[in-house]
Amino acid sequence: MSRNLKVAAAQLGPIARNESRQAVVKRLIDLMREAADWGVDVVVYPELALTTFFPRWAIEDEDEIDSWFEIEMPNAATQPLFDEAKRLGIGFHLGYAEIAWQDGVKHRFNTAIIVDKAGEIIGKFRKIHIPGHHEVLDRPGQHLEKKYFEVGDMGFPVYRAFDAVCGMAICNDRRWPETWRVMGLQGVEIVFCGYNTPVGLGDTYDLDALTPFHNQLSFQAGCYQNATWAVGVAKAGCEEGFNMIGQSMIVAPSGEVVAMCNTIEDEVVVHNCDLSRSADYKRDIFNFACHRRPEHYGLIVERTGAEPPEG
Ligand code: CDV
Repeated sequence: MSRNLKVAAAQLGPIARNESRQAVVKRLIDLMREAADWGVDVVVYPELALTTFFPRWAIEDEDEIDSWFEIEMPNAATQPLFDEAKRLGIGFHLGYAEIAWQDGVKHRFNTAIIVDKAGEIIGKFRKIHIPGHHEVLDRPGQHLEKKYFEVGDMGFPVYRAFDAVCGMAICNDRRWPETWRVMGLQGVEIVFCGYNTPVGLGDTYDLDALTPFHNQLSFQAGCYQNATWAVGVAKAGCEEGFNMIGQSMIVAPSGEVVAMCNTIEDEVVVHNCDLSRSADYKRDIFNFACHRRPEHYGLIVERTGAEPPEG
């Protein structure tokens, strides 16, 4: 029997450095209203959806760094988004930069939340795989996430929301099989994942021409191998002179892409996800209990004595 969850990938085009939170929230609400016209249950927004992608700049002033972060959620700027979600009866997923005080110590995380149809936060995730560097490099563009964010301290939790088992990943997390498998082992049925993926930074570990391919490959492989749906959502386009890929997509447990944005601007794509497709794969080819054999995998390092490459 089918069990449907109608989702929207709400892609954002560029956000200017001087664009206010209020202006961005207005864009998010416009996208949410468009999704509401499609009868959507949940809207998925990108990573760091409230501001420009500030980790491209080396900022030294602590107050200026803090100005890119949210101390509480919701707050004055984002409350209208929560109110509108409640009014429309739509849930959402939102990425933002979070300041968290724990035992009197300030922490900065790259965070995402799930908000239910009543406007309540019912799930949180803090990005684990923080890419880039701490220091400015001699190359065309910078990606300084390591300077601004600590590694997330929540693992990869799953939450029961919208009558589904929902998980979250943030951008670089999608490239790592562990991300998907840890949620897969918890029975995840749909993964929400926002991203800011630049091209032209001069990275040696990726080829710009392959960046869109690797984006799609990561989602398709993660979904198929863990029998889950995913909603991948970009902040796209030329932002402050730096190009970021779009390609926001909804991917089925079969690994098939069922919807994809075709612009690099604000855009909504929708799919009515049949969650029973996830159960079909979990019952059969990816029935972990029946077929997965972790006790026989061994550790390659133990068998060969080889050290992994540095880096
Ligand atoms: N925001 C990101 O995590 N971006 C990385 C880039 C820097 C490789 C990504 O994996 O898309």
